[in-house]
Amino acid sequence: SYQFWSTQPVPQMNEMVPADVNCAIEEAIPMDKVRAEPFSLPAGFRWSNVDLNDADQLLELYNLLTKNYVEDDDSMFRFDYSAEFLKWALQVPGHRAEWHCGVRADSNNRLLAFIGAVPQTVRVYNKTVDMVEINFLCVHKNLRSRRVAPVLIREITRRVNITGIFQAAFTAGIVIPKPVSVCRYYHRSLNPRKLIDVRFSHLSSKMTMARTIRLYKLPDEPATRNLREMTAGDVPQVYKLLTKSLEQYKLAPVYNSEEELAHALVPRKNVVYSYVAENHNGKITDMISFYSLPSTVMGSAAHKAIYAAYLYYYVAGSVSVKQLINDSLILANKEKFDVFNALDLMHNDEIFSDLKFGKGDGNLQYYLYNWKCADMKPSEIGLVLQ
Ligand code: YNC
Ligand code: MG
Repeated sequence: SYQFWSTQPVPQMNEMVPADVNCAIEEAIPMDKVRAEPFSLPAGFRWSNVDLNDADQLLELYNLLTKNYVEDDDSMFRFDYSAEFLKWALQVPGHRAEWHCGVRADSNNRLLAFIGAVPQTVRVYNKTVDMVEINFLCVHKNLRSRRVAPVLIREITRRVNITGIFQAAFTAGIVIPKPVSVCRYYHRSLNPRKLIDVRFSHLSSKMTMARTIRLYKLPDEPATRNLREMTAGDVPQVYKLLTKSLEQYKLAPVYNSEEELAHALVPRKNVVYSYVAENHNGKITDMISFYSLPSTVMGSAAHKAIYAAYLYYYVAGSVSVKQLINDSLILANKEKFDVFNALDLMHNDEIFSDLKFGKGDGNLQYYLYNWKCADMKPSEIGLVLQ
């Protein structure tokens, strides 16, 4: 029933991979044997790399995604990744022009589809593999269901294979063969009145608005007194701290340099927020980060957007995970986010009920391309994609 995915090197949907298997499905193709010609698009369309350093092209990508990217099941909210966020997510160290892969209409030159790849080393169980992460697959609404997505996926695969990389990691709301893990989003209200107004959440029975607002009220300042914004100068210590902490997970990013870590975590206003706790000896003991991903509210007169913070990487060294994540709620609230979202990966599941997170609807599947290994529990996942 999977016309495209049944042709791809992924485990079958019903395949239970035993614990001792952790390897590629297809062998690496010698570089000179990788197909050299781009795959064919339907007549009237052509390939066009999107140059994110060109303000006009960046805006075209932003506009494609803001109008055509991921929506919730009820079409009430749609992700609204900012242009600055797209640069952060797609221009990582080692990024390549041809991995910002667009499709334009010949007639009017409009950008109508996109898929992005970024280089990322990932450890799967005990194997460290140079991969790409795939993100921002999008086909304009007018061009849907015409099998353009498989062409985009084949073409980005070819462009990645040409560089000697044969594995990829990605996440998606849909179920295809075969998730390595199935995670779930949880949501913590920061601005409950607005979230109820836009019908992101609803007033529970027997609760008044006033009681609800009181329930979610947070202190003005974090409990961890020495928590402060991370700076570029913290990178060497955070590199060691996070690298060590990620060893506990079965799927985790591997940062090959301080530069890669700096790109991921050094704060960028309205994009990524990171904080560290530094003790009297100048030692960084804890860190926590979240990223900013607003959603457009499609049917509300009062509000145009929900400002959402998404929990990213953290290391609880001197305080509990609960205190550290509660502190990040406080910091996100100070930054005027409306809601704080977190997946049930890492140690997050342990703190959801105490910190008043509610379970979201819909899963987020984790996938590996051209890799087979045993399924993982969400708590075994240490990789967070944007
Ligand atoms: C998806 N999200 O199953 P079958 S997530 C993977 N990921 O194939 P058509 C997807 N495959 O079932 P449409 C997918 N969505 O027949 C659909 N598919 O085997 C599969 N939405 O193609 C689907 N962005 O062109 C089916 O579908 C085939 O016109 C159908 O286009 C799909 O970024 C899409 O949700 C998603 O813009 C582009 O609906 C469109 O509907 C859209 O007829 C809103 O396609 C935005 C949205 C997806 C966000 C993401 C990760 C993508 C990963 C792609 C797979 C990467 C593989 C690794 C490549 C590198 C390998 C190396 C080395
Ligand atoms: Mg299509």
